Amino acid sequence: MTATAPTCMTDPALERIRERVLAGERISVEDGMQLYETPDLWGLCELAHEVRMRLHGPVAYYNVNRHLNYSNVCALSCKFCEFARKAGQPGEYTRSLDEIREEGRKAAELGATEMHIVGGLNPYLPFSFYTDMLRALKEVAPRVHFKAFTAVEIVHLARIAKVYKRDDRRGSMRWVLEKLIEAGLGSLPGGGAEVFDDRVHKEAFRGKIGSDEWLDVHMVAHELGLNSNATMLYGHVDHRAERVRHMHILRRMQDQALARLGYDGSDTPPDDICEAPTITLTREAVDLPTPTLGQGYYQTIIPLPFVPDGSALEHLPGPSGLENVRTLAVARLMLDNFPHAKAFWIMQTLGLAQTMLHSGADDLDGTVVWYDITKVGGTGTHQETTAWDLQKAIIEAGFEPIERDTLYQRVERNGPDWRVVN
Ligand code: V47
Repeated sequence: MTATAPTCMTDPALERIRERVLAGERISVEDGMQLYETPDLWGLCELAHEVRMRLHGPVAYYNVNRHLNYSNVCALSCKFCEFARKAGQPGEYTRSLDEIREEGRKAAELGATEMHIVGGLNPYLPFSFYTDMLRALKEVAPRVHFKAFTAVEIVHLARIAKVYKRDDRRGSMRWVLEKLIEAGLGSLPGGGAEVFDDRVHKEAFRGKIGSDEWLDVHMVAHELGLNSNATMLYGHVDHRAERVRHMHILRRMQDQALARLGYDGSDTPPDDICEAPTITLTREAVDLPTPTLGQGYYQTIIPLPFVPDGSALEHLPGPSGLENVRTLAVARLMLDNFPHAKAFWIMQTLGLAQTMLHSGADDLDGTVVWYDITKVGGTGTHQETTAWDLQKAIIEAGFEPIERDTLYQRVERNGPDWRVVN
């Protein structure tokens, strides 16, 4: 273990956790709560920063991407959601395949490496719409990676394809994912996880799939070799303890995914995956999973601060800037087996996301272009930033900006032309 820098932490409990974290030990749920409650916020940020530096050094990532929300028609009525509309309601839309193709063409023309595609649970679209959408996009943008459909959409697709079986949920998910992979799906985004807790589920997103199904979709995706991300939508009716439990559940699931890939320090995955050992990427001599295609694990944790504007929970204030910084730092420290922590600038704002590069984050997401799920400050859906703005934010924070593709491979760019370099 390398010598650690002296510290001036003012909270003895934090100091004790720091010693264990820097020795490569895993912290407990109780530790997670102490991190959340510590009065020494800057000590917490410093610790998360040390871990982030150990994992990634002085670089920070961004990508050139484009988000596509194909339809806002949704059968659900989640209280935190401002995006969803019922069919016939003013503002509802469903993009045609021609419009979608046009989005793909623009993405390819402008040199995007990724399209991030999600939508509402539209009961009027057949399963073929989704495979046709991916095929159409693949045709016009063959080099672009399609990170598409939350776990919630995957279960909805199993239902509309009439393959959903309660007693063989995973089989239904597998069927859907295999068809989507065949059509061009590259990975799963982390949306729809919200907070893995029955009380919060009942109060804020009753009717949506529960945590067990969300986790099953990602597990099956990992088994099929797809990488995925995980979000946590916090700061509405949830409590800090529920967030720490959410992180704990994700950490256990990632242990299993990494053990399946042999990242337990030995070469062979254990026979019984439930016996997966803990895998702490920040422990010395444990490398990150090499970012190659199709391995099947969680890449990135993305804490999403609740944006109240326009939702049924608009009367709530949403989390403060400091709570956002604290949550990002706790997530970085609890999720010691997640390679990356993202500060999604659209929801955090670019200024705060930049600050978070010093409290655990190593990634800002990308150029986005069009984002319809939340509209910070009630602005329109055009929420583009340029690669230069992201680079500038990263450089100003004292890091080297690295353009990455969806799987965190380095990208070298000359205008819209790009290639992966390793
Ligand atoms: O699934 C909905 C959340 C998610 C609100 O995987 C809200 O790289 C805040 O998942 N306030 C979509 N959040 C965004 C998402 C995402 C974003 C960036 C990167 C990645 C990735 C994934 O946003 C939804 C839902 O969980 N959400 N409404 C709201 N009012």
